[in-house]
Amino acid sequence: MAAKLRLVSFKLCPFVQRSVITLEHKGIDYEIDYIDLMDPPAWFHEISPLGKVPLLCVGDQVLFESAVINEYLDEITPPSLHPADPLEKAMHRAWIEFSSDLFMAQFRMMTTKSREEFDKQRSQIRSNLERLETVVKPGPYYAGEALSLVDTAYAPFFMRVDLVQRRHPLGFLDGLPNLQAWSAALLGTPAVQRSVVSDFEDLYVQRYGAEDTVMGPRLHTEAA
Ligand SMILES: N[C@@H](CCC(=O)N[C@@H](CS)C(=O)NCC(=O)O)C(=O)O
Repeated sequence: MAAKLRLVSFKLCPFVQRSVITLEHKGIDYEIDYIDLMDPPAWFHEISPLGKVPLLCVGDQVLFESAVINEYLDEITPPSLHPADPLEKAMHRAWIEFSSDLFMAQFRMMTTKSREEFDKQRSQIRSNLERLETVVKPGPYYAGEALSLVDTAYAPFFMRVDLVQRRHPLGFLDGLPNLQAWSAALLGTPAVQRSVVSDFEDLYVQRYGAEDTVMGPRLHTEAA
């Protein structure tokens, strides 16, 4: 019998969300444990080599790093969400890594109290998106008709862009039609919709809505 899978999660973590999308999309049986990253339980530090989520407990073994977890989940449940051709697969992995930078810039932009830092992160995100626009294939997904691991990696980013821009437009996707279409396809995908808790938006606004950050006060009201 296959080992039981248990994902250790923090409800707002985009990296965990990547793995949940893969689990949901592939219909894999799993359990999920939510921890509070601000006050993690002792057992978490004992089993998490980097002190980060996601962790995937596979029986008594602990996998870490979302890209690694996703590849494992993908390999144990064929057919693969990666292309078969080695160069194409390597390119997919490279563009998955590119998304990690976007998440870090997004986090810094959402938490900074400095206008200068905010502008720097915002323009970094925008220039990364302009580059990404040139590599996305005709959709609906990153590589065409079928969802790939690249899609699972970016969906959490586009979900957060959508949430923020419904409250305060930042022009991230303006004039980038490939990314607009890709984002819409991802946000309409059932596995993506099921990949966050039902009160995700409220939790996000609570977490990033601090009055003393640049973005915080702008998060509380949705634009009409
Ligand atoms: N490269 C890691 C990044 C994971 C990560 O940064 N997780 C954050 C939450 S979104 C975390 O656990 N942070 C805790 C910390 O850094 O102390 C991955 O892809 O899994």
